[in-house]
Parts: sequence; structure tokens; C-alpha cells
Amino acid sequence: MQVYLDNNATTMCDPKVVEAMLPFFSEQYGNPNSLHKFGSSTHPALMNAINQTYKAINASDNDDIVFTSCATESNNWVLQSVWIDHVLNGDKNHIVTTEVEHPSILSTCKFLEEQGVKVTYLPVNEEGVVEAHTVKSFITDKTALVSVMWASNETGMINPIKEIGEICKEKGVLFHTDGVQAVGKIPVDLQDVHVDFLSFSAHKFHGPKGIGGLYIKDSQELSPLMHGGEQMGGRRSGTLNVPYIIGMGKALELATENIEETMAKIRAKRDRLEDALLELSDTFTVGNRDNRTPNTILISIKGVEGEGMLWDLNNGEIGASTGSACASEDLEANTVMLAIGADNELAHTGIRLSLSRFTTDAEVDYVISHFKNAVARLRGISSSFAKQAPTKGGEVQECELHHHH
Ligand code: C6P
Repeated sequence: MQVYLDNNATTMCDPKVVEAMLPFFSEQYGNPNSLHKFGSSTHPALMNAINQTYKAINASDNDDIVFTSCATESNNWVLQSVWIDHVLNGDKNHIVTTEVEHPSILSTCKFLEEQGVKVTYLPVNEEGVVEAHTVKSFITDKTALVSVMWASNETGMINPIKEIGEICKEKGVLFHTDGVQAVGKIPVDLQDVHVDFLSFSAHKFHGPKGIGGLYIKDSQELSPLMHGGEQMGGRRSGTLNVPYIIGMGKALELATENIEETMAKIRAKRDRLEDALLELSDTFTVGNRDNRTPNTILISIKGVEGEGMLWDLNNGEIGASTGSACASEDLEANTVMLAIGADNELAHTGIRLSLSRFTTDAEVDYVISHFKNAVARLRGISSSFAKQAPTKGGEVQECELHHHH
């Protein structure tokens, strides 16, 4: 059996999404900005996708949603344009974010620091959550933007976005949230919470890779990052990616139409998996599961190095990760586990398991049994390591693990 439990890294594109996209490659391939019927014949499907997108996050007609290539682009756009609009061309010089954001936020912040912007990286509590009062205490009259992710890709923990939004509104500070791990996984209602900008990426909710979006409250100004042919009202130039926009709309509709029901089903499987794995000794999971996206587990198994565990799971055709996919090329400790106060050794034991609506009960059963055997195998190995001085065998084992990456 093959089991994919790395849905926070990316998801399978739903075959229904592929089906919705297909006519727009070789049949209705016109440029929607063209005046002939090849172009205009794409309009109904595009309008439908735009409506599906607005509906999925409950955006209002006054708001703008701009299609981008991915959430990395959306995140870069917000941070760099707030810098241009409010630091270079304004009187602010400060951004508040958190220690546990995705690299598309953290690396952009590092770049902005080199340009002279002051950035505050807020800590998280032991649950991995950013507390609203912490955000409040770091906002000054020089703060241009607060950027806090809605839900963590590593732990699934959900931040108090509604409270943070209220604080930002009260203080007159722009609020951006990286919604990549929230949209399509938990209800996102942008008329209930105050968010100025929200980023999302289709491949995280069974849409295609290479398409995402940025929600802009009240269609407020934001300097464009892509200058050119004035598509999307001049906000993001470049010929519209018609099939992908249609695919993302369909994916959003499928992910959100019965979200409570879908969440309950995923949660039941996740909880069963988590309970079974927690029967292992010296094991813990990060964060209260009631405040987590329903598909995510970050588990630590004392004495079992995450990379070794991944390798064993992979031998059993189970795809998991030690944390975010983009950080898994190196063998560094899980930064989120360090941020919640784990020591370096413990931070090397994290395994992220992320389910989807396609995960079956039979897959969960298989993972439980393989996982328990893997832990027994690896604990057997590491206790024999502990007894002996490093042997040649031990070194070979290490090399193989490294080679695997
Ligand atoms: N996180 C993970 O394994 P892109 O690649 O642009 O579609 O999405 C980037 C991104 C932004 N924000 C968050 C919270 C994310 O989780 C991701 C993607 C993957 O966790 C790959 S690093």
C-alpha cells in the first residue's frame, strides 16, 4: 500500500479539477483580453471561477482577489509593496511578524531588514500559537504591517486571527495573513474577520501547482509587483492563466462546499492515528488538537531521529516529512519545535503527518502498524548505538540516511 501523508507540502490535484481545466488548454485557449470570440468564450468559465473564489473565503464585492503564481508570490508582493508604499514613500519603518512563518515571509523580511526596515519576529507559546496580546504589545506608531500566518504548516496550530485583526484595525495598522494552510482546510470568512491581505495557494487544497491568489480588502492600493500589460486592473500584469484559475475555482468549491462535514471526517481519522501513535512510550504531539487544522499531526518520538524515521516510512511507501518540504533538504532541527522550546535533540525528532480528504481508514490502519514497527526498529538501532562507541556500521547507516536526501 502507498500512503501519502504530506498534504501540507502539496496535495493531489483532484481529478474533477483536472477535468474542469482540460478544455482550456487546446480548445478554449484564447486570451481572455482579446476582443474576438476565442478570447471572449473563456469569460463565462473565468467569471464562474472568480465567483467560486470569492464565495470560498466569503470576500465581498468591494474586495479584490488577484491571481498570482503561488502564495510565495503573494507573500512577497504584500511585504515588498507595503515597504514601497509605507516606508520608502511614507513615514513608517516597522513590520511585525512571527518566528514561525514560512520562508516566503521570513526571507522577504530579512531582505527588507537589509533595506533598513525594522522587523519584530514574535515568539509563540508552548502550543506554537502567536498570542494576540503579544502582537498588540509590539505595535508602535511606526508599524506599517502585521503579518501572522492563519495556521501553521508545521504544527497545524491556528492563530487567533480574529483577535489580531481587531487589534490591527483599532491601531490603524495593515494586517496580512498567510492563509495557505487555512484556506480549504478550515472555514475562512473574510466578512467575519478583519484581514487586509490574505495569501493562498491552490496546490494545498487539491488544485494545480503554479496558481494562487492575494485577497485585498476594500480593493485598497498596493503597488504592483509585476508591471506590464495591465491585466487584473494593472495590479498583476501577465496573461491570465485561464485553465489554472478555473482549476483553482473548482478546487475551492470542492474544498469548501461541505467543509464542516469534510473536516469532521478528516479529524476522526487524524485523531485515531494520533491516539494510536501516542500509545508509544515517550511520545508527544505538539499543540492542542482542538485548535489545530484537522489534518495535521507533529509528533515527536524520543530517541528516534526524524530523518531516520522518514527513511523507514519511505521504505514502507509512506510519504511524511520532518517539517516543511522546503526545509527538508538540510538536516537542521525543526525551527518550529525550537520556537516552542524544544531542545536541539528533541527538535530533531519531529515527524509531520498531514492527511487529506482522500486519506482512507485502511491507510490509517497501515500507517499505524508500520509506524509502530519502525519506532521499534529505530529505537533498537539507537540503543545499540548508545551502548557501543560509533562503529563503522553506524557510520555507514548515517551515510545512507544522508545520501537518501
Ligand atoms: N509550504 C510545506 O511543506 P507556495 O510554495 O508558494 O505554493 O506556498 C508557500 C507556502 C507559504 N506559506 C505557507 C504557510 C506554506 O505552508 C507554504 C508551503 C510547504 O510546508 C512547502 S515549503
